[in-house]
Amino acid sequence: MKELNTKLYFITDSTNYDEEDFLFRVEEALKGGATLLQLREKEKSTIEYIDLARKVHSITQKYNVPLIIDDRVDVALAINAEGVHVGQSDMPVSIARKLMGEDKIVGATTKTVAQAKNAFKQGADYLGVGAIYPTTTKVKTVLTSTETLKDICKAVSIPVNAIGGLNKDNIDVLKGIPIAGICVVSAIMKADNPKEKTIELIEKIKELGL
Ligand code: TZP
Ligand code: MG
Repeated sequence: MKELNTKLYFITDSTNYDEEDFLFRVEEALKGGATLLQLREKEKSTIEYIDLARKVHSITQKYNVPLIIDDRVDVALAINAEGVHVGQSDMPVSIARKLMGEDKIVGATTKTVAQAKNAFKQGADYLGVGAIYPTTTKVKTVLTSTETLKDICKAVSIPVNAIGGLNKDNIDVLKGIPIAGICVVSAIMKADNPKEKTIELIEKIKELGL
């Protein structure tokens, strides 16, 4: 298994931010201690995605935090990102793995035990599971129960992260579930002070025993 710290996995959303503000927020989250970063862009052209990914990568490299590109293996390869994240309607994990190579990180979104086992078998390095709570982030998702989350953790031997509507005031519900960490978008992205919010989240995550 790869050495991978998914405790506080920050997934970005550049919607409503100009580039300078966006990159500032990314860097503040890294200063605050986010352990993994995903660039998640749904509207950008390929050239725009690559351009932004390059800029984000130069920041993540300063903090020694792996950069994961959402959906797009080609963009991840183009900028030599540390990994890619695929959903159920994206490229299958096995193909992403083949294209990315053994050394890169391949993550997958799964919502059922069957999907989780399948992604694991195909070579995923970690799983995102959710949405645990309704989310305000633009995403096609359904809710996943904490029971299913627990079952998925038991079914695979790779890190499993909870995702969806999580913030420092509602993650107690995850206590006792053997997750490796949490993924958040808006809790950090939309925070008045992203660095402070990241630090607070890490404190809370420690209270979960992670
Ligand atoms: N997948 C399931 S929920 C979600 C994704 C990408 C969005 C999570 O965003 P937020 O703002 O942390 O609820
Ligand atoms: Mg996707």
